[in-house]
Amino acid sequence: MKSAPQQKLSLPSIKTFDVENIRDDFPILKQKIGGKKLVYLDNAATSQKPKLVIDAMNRYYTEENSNIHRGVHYLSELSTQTYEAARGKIHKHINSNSEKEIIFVRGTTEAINLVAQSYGRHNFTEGDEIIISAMEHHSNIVPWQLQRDEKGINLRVIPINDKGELFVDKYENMFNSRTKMVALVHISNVLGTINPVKEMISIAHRNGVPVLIDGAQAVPHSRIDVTDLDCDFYAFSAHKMYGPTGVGVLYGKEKYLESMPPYQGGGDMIKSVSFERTIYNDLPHKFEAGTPNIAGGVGFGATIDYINQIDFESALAHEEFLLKYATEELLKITGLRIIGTAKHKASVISFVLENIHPHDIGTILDDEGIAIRTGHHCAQPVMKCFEVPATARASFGIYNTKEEVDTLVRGIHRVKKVFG
Ligand code: 7TS
Repeated sequence: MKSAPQQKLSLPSIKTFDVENIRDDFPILKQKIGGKKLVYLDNAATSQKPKLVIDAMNRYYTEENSNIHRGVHYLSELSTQTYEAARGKIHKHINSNSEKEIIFVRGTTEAINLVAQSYGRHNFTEGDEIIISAMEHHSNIVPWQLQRDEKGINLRVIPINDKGELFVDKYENMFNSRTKMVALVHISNVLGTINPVKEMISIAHRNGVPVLIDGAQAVPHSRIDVTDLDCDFYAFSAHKMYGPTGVGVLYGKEKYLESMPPYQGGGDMIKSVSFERTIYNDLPHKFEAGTPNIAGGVGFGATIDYINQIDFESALAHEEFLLKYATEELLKITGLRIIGTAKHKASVISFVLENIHPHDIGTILDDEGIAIRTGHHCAQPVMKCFEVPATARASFGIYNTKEEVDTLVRGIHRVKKVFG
């Protein structure tokens, strides 16, 4: 499939937003790489962390470290309070019904595996169907394939057009009495496409089918309201939204979480254990076996504080400006093709350059201090749709600047010169 002709975009006006102020919050951005100013454009892989988050985690280890939910001593109670406060902040941030619906996990990948293993094992039988899309990250494909291999279910894939948009009408016709789940990415990490998930959730619900949304790339680039979306599950990672690695959340509607068996067994997920019988703990702890990433949870709470402290709406408008500006500037480069030209896009631009391998683009840009990602971005099926083995990908965060886009463009011209 070839990508659609690329049309000119009109730039939105920038709202007042002091990006330099924001940059000051992120210590790593002051670094030089090989003598060059760091230009960090790999935010879709992981974002950088503000001092507020780093300090909260340092303080936790320096002054509060203790295991949670089990001690009566001061430090244990303190760390339990901070950890549980983080859950409360996340519950408010995504507007879930209650804190019981916020399950701490390692990240998006674990959240999806939890649903596939627990909900899937309990509810899927041979011949059932799961609907996913052609633009899924591997972490929203492979967990369902594991269920397919175990249970004999079938995966149905919503196709995409040459701009990288889902065919919603085809999706609507994919439902039948065997459809048991829809698992759909909110924003594609390769194409940047923002999928019309609210509409697609409502279509699934009309067919009586629950929906899991992979929100890994959506949570950093939009306001998420799980009640308004009416999704049944929503998965995301802290590290892509300026928080720490190794922690994320599975949001699930209470009615589903209550009906699902535990995903892992161990400490903290039980009320009582004997060799004959174990009584499981209440939500959310039923799904949180063992000592969790406590410092990560504390850092996640601080991340939400940080987002609440800044003018997040203006930050998102700034990102939108960067995306439009970068799209216009990149399209001026002869031989450059943008992969993913959907009408509704977030801060990701994948591109290829005629006759130059993306890894070579990444290496030359690295010499200039510019960090982008190259490769298949853990989404090989979408690469196949566009008939490319790999792309170069620049992805923006709230601290990136117009000047950094200009540096990227100059860097790509240098790549062309080197390989020209
Ligand atoms: N889903 C999407 C849409 C993603 O972009 C990613 C990570 C994941 C799931 C998995 O998240 P994790 O936190 O559990 O690893 N995406 C990328 C990326 O684009 N480059 O590196 C990781």
